Amino acid sequence: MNKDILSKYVTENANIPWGTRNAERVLSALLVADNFWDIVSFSCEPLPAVAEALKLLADRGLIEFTDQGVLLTQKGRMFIEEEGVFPLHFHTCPRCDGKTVVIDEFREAFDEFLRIQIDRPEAIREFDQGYVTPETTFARIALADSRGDLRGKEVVVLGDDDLVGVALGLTGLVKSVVVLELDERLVAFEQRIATELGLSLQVIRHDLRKPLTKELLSKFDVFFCDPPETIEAFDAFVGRGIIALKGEGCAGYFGITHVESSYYKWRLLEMKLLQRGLVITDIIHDFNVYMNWEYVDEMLAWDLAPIKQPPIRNWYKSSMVRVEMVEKLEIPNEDLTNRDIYNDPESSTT
Ligand code: N4P
Repeated sequence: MNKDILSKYVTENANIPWGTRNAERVLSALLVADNFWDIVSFSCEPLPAVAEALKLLADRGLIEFTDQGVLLTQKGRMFIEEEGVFPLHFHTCPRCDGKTVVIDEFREAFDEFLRIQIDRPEAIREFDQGYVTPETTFARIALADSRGDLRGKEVVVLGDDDLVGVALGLTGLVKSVVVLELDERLVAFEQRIATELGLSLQVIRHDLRKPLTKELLSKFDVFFCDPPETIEAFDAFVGRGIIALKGEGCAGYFGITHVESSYYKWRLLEMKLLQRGLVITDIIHDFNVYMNWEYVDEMLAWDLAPIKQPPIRNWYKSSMVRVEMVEKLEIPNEDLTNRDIYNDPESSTT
């Protein structure tokens, strides 16, 4: 057994391109975590790949699945040491939790948001929902404000189980917000809050697989979204966000994970951004922290998990990406209705 055997096994069995560096990351994570979901989270590798790797390691007697979780055997520890792999060490800033921004200035709006979100619609599997912590929603506001993307700006939110539209409305910084959302529960919820509190927030029911209506094209300064991570979903969310922007200097924000996307997929997505006239200005690791959702044992990831232990903390995280338009290009507003936007070999949490 060595890193090479491990990475070849995963490439074949998970159908995700893997090399020795990917294998190393799982071994490093095994030295610091015993919960399957934490191992996935710390390794920064796609969940189906981690699951396959652990299966082979268990077969070879290097790890054991116990009531305490995933444990390295004596043989396993020796193996990792011989491979020259070291435990991970985190040096995350305790003040901002690695987000690079704090939300102190929005205290009042944040407290109100905390009250409002208590009866928000629960995340459902049908739309691959999974919302971020309230702190994360507000950190997005703090980040965008720090880049000058909110004050006096016209903003569109494409899919909003994170309630970014409500948070923007509460802070009152932007000129206007339009939310496009498919889930009727969320449309009704955000509409009710907007009316009750008199927020300048417009909520439109829309399926992003369908083309944007004409009056939304080239109308906004900034977009926010947090799509499922297939190429198709990227086109439906980020792609539509891009064509909704007015032109150069306009910006977009979205989250991308390691849990459901390898660097091969990251590269494809980054190439799409460049091709469409944008550059990446910021990528903030683990910026977005998701609340554990209720449908854990219904998702594919639960079947793939080689040990059926529930998550013990908020393990699902994503990097925050900010993009800016350098050149406004003609991009088709395609109909994606018949595409599967939820499933590919790397995705597993739907
Ligand atoms: C998926 C969450 N399946 C978790 C549950 N994804 C959508 C979340 C929308 N807030 C996150 C994908 C990150 N791009």
